[in-house]
Amino acid sequence: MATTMPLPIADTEAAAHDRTALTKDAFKHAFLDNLFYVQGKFPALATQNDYYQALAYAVRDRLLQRWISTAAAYTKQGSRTVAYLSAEFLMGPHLGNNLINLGIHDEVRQAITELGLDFDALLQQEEEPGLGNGGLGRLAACFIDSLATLEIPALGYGIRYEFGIFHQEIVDGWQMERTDKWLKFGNPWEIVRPEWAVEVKLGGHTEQYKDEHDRLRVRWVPHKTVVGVPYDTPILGYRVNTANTLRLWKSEAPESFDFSVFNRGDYYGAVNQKVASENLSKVLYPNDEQIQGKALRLEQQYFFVSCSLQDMLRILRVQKLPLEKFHEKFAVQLNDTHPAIAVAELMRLLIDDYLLPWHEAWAITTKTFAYTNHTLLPEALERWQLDLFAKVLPRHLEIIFEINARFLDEVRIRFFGDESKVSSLSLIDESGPRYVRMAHLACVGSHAINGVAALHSELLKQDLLRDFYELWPDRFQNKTNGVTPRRWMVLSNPRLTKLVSSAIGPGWIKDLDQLRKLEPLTDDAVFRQKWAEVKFANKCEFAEFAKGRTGITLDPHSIFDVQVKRIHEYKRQHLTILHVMALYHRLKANPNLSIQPRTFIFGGKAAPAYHIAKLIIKLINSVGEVVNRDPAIRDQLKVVYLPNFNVSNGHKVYPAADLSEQVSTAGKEASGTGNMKFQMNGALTIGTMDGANVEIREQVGAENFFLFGLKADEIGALRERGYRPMSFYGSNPELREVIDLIRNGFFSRGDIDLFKPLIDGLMHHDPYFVFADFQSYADCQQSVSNVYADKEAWTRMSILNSARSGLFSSDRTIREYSRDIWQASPVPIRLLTQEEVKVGFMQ
Ligand code: NBG
Repeated sequence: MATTMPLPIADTEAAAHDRTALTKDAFKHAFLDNLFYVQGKFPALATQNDYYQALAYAVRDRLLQRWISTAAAYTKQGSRTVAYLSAEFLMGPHLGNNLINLGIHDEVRQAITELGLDFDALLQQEEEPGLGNGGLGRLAACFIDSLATLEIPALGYGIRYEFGIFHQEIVDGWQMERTDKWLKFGNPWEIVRPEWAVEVKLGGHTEQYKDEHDRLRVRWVPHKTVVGVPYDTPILGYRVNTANTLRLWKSEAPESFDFSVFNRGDYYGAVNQKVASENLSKVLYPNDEQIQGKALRLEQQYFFVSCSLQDMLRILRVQKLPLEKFHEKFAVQLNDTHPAIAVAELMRLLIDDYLLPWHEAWAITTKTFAYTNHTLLPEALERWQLDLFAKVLPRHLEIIFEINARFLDEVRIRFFGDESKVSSLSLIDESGPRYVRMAHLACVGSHAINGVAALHSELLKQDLLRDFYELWPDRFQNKTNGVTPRRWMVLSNPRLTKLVSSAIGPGWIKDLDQLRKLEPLTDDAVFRQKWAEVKFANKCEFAEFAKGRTGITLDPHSIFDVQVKRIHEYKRQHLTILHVMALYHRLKANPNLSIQPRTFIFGGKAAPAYHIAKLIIKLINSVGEVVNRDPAIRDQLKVVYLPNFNVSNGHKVYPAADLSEQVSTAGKEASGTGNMKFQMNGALTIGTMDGANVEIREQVGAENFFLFGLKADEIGALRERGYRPMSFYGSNPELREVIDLIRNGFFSRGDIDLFKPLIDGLMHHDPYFVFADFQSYADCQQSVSNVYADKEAWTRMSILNSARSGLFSSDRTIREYSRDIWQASPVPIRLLTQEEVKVGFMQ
């Protein structure tokens, strides 16, 4: 393939000085250099992965130039910096995105093609860093993209899991989990910084002592110490010189510890300790909105939080800023409660290590932190059993008790005589076995508390955090989520990007509101035609991809009806599959019936221990098996389960969707962000009044949104009245038919037990009101089909959906956080020349 590839010739004068030039030729040169001098390969022996690495390093050099310029400017100016603490960063592949942001995507594609290589195949070589479960981790990734694009100084802090979210395979319709070995071939995007490693204590006990000034102090005598080593990834903004840092911590054993055990002759003991230390950052917990309460998870959380706060203190020292300015230097955002232990850790560092008085430390702490809540599901609220907590973090428990004592004094003054307020607000849940409530710790330690969509923020104030809202109404805010249009439009939908930019110019990429300029074009038949062609081409491309992954042939003329997200009962994938069964049943009952052909595309992972979710996957696949093969259906229905839904697969799915399924039980989905990705790419939404659907509908107009189902307050009222799903089953013939088909083993080769747990749950409890919303959903799907039959009308609505998606750019979200919570502003970066950098070093 690559026999014609030129060998790197002796460096020319220009190339020697221009290692990071953005021209095609400079890039080719750099690519070949890397193949030789980084990979140590020549074309005859090079693998696709060698070529990918050579390409990645060439891009990385260009990032590093910007990164160094950025770091130099921040260091010099002591800029106010956002620290985004998140246990998850679901970054997705870096290469394509960096090329887009550098503005050299097309040139590099050409350079690689001219070298006789397949550019797309090289892009596909990248193992995506799947260091997150779903929306929460992907939100963090969109946020750091927007922070860099908006030129706001920021650090993302998290954990460098050796194994990210598991790889999902579908075997005989069941989910199987495989470990995600994303680091197998190395990671060209990170740079390890062992010189900035920090120590983290765990376990043990505390002791009181008197210091040299006769003051009472507390010393933490840990059971063990681990070392956190930072791995930095540059995060480049779109067409700016700002390259911020994603700093992920890997746990290692301290050198000294090894030796002490070794000297006692216990070699294996020493090795075991080493293994135990490395376990801390070994694996991402694959739970999405469920908690398990495992000690290792608490250790992970504390580990990355402590590393990150110690790192901030180091930066403060390097920039010669006094401790009292910590909160002026850093705005620290807690992404959910996973990093909430930061409140106690910063207090510990300030009091025990830096000897600040409590009230000063507390003032700094509360001015530093802000907390984002991401869920209303009670089972997702993190709490730690007191005994477990005491074992892992004995000093922090003391500090939490002290915070709580002072806080509850305040509560008692405010709500005089009302002890129920005391127990409901307390940081310690004492209703049964005692727990530390992490959300309460986060609220008490933060100056701002926000939800992630308008409805969610309202429900926080009314329900979940009502008492806190009563206490501190001014702390509560809403920050509706957003997603980055760079990855979710420009990178993943090049056809649409080209069409949109040719119509309204490229300004929309950094200012998504400009998409509004597309609105008048809905009246332009030629534009509509082009728009429809783009969607069709994307659908064809997806059909080919899906065929490769599943063996199923999709008809690109059918409606691509897509539901991709984590599998969870509240998200109600089972509602969607019940509707598929209903359509199937209609076609079987009436062989002459013709319907609007549909392809139902599902994708998503279930938490490995979440049995009902796994059973829902099995049900979807079982229905697919029957429906896809039944000749009586005449290919009017297809069901596809796309395995291993992740960021890379998302790139292919969103641009190909006609219909976006956002059917969660109202009041349960905090925001959703997939809903926004679909909308931007011109899909219409069928959805409930939940999360950001509410605002999507408000933006696109009720006439361009397929709404169904009970509202959050109606759900509440029905629950109050006493919800009996069985009565819906009894009174709805179509629902009864499909439930009976499942019960009779029609979709399970006669096995009547297989889906019993799922069906019994629906019949007798149905906690997510699937039966209650079934008819409304089926009716709404009928109007979807009716509208789709009118191609022109559908295309108009599709354009309007995209045109009115500006609000859902994460740039808007980040601007709001910066203005209302962080008080952070842009620091534009001038690119230093290599000469300047070197001169700077010499001085
Ligand atoms: C998820 C919510 C989503 C929301 C994302 C990002 C958790 C705990 N929450 O609705 O379920 O879009 O967070 O805010 O993962």
